[in-house]
Amino acid sequence: MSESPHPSPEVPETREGWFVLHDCYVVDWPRWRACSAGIEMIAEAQAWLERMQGAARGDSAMYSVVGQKADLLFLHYRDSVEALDEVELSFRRLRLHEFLKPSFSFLSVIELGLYEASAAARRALAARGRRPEDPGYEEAYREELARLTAELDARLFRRIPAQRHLCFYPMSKRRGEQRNWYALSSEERRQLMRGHGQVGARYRERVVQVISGAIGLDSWEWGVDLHADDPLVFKKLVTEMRYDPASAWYAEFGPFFIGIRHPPEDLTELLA
Ligand code: 76R
Repeated sequence: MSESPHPSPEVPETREGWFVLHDCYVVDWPRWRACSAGIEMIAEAQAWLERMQGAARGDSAMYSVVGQKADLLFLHYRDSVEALDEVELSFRRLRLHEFLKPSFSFLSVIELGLYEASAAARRALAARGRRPEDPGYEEAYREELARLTAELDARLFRRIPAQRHLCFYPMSKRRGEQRNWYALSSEERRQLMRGHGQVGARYRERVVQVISGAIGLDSWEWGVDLHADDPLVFKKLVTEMRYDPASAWYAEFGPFFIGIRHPPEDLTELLA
């Protein structure tokens, strides 16, 4: 990822990994049931999904969505927006695509907030007597931060977590007159994120969260993906987050999608 000089200490530092596309469809059931070439179309789509899952730089997965918001959700991680566009174009060329109606999509990029690490790097420099206005401070800061975040790549350029259930929703942080996340100081936001992280850490064994940033990419500010074997954990975790100040005061949510992961061969069953 390209590094740009840090714009302002108020803008949180982030690291970005794979670009992410959530691509949701409903099946046009009456037309699909009336179609006689279904078997070949499924085989073609299965071969496509296998190819997508074999991507060298990224990963793909298919989920069956429970409820009416979608029938199928395809989740793709890739190393560029162009690569995601190619995934989408190759999907559109499938004959099965004629029987699918788009119901939702979301473009974002896996993001790790460095609220804690960036503060720790500045503290380490301060302890060494370096002041922000000193020459070479920015470079020293970059080096310190790189040292503190060396192990983050495994989370940024990861495979799609294997857990059977997915809970995906887009969200934003409130920009209201009374409560405005973006008008808080970086220290206030850091405090709130610390509380958030502490609540989350209690679920570490049961949930894998993948946060992707979507500011400038899509109509919400983040995508939240929670991967768990037990879907009840979604309810427990998200409920607990609602009572945490970072969510209680500042979170706004889009639609929730609950999916069950399926390998390509299950398409036959899913479309039966
Ligand atoms: O990345 C890390 O694990 C460090 C701590 C952490 C950050 C920086 C963290 C931990 N999150 C971070 C950032 Mn989270 N998270 C959500 C939601 O439903 C809701 O109320 C909110 C949706 C859940 C359920 C959740 C779970 N997190 C973020 C951000 C970016 C905000 C920003 O930068 O301003 C968002 C939008 C967000 C939302 N979070 C955790 C979890 C869980 C389970 C953890 C602990 C993970 C672990 O410790 O392994």
